[in-house]
Amino acid sequence: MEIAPGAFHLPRYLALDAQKALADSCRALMDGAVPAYVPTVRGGGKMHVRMLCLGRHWNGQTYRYEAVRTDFDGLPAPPLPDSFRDVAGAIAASVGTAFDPDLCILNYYDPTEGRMGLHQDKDESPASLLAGLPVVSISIGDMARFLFGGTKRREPVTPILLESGDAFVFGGPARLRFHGVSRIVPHTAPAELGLTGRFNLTFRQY
Ligand SMILES: O=C(O)CCC(=O)C(=O)O
Repeated sequence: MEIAPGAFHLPRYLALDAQKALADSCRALMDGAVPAYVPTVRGGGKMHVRMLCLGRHWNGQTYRYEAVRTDFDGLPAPPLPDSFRDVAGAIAASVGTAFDPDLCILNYYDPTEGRMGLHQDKDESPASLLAGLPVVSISIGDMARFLFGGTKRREPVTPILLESGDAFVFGGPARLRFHGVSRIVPHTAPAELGLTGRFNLTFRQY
């Protein structure tokens, strides 16, 4: 479903078994040797998600990508698993876009505290942004109230409920649209996932 030029909502793109496999991988990665953490951003505030970057690390102080987490513990960003890359490439292909992501930002949203303010994803390379290479997002677990706005912060936002297994793609003319998550709807994850809260994976090509 194209909700704006270059922006696609693909409800229930992932079947339940694929969601479960992804949820298990996300849990293992987030509690692994290079664990997820709550970034402190430039103004000194803490984000309202636990974050783990794969492939390249996004530094919440400099808003730049780097190989190691210089804003936190100096550990290297874990590699982006091939299985993750493949699913993101397939989602992009399903809306007619060629995409070979080299990084994924994996966020965990607590069911009551999790949220993310309106922002643009604009820290990828100038070439990537100029080409309008998409952001591909996958939601797993509790439903999120996702806000999708325009290319200026003051433009109105459209709320979209993202459910477990949904994919969302925004590239081309939609690449720099503001977006965020105003809240999580607790207890809405499929029971089979054994998950409280929500994982979101956003893939990008630096
Ligand atoms: O959780 C979401 O659906 C959006 C995540 C997001 O905006 C981001 O990681 O930049």
